[in-house]
Amino acid sequence: MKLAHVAAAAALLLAGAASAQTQWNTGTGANGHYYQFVSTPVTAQDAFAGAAAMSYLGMPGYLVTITSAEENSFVSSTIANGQLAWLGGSDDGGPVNAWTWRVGPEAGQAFTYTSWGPGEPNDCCGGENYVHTNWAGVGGWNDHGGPGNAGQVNGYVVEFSAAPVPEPESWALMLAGLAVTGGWAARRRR
Ligand SMILES: [Ca+2]
Ligand SMILES: [Ca+2]
Repeated sequence: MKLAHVAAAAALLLAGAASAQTQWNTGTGANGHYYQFVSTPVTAQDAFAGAAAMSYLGMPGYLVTITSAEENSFVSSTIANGQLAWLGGSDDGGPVNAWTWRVGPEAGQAFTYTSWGPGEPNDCCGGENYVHTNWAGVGGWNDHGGPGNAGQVNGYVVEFSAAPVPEPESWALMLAGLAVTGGWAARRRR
């Protein structure tokens, strides 16, 4: 076995069995983001951490966020054999079923689209604060990951997209714009 093969095998072990990154670039709502299913038994917390440690083409990875039926379908299409996969949402630390995305461009935002399976979310089994998909049918969501069912034997989906422009830079640009406008006004008064 060549050294490169050993390194590749080691990387694969660390990441779990990861499928190829797939770009969502056709159809309604296509956002150009890349998605990758990692098949490995983990808790939701480890899925958040695993996704955050990944990157692709210079874009940071994050546990997938789903904001439309089209994205939900696309995400399920990236998951082999209808396995369960963690999503990047939670109601941990807030009222039961006040679900928000915790990562990615929608971090801190309440769910605007949901695809809960029948009877879900039910906060069963001592409390379930995380969400996975492909429950009771492809693309159906279930709250899961409570004290009684923290881990699961499937995996998670990582989403990759360009990081948004940092806030301080936006402020700097706006202030620079104000300074230019102010300069014009001052000259015109003279
Ligand atoms: Ca997304
Ligand atoms: Ca549930």
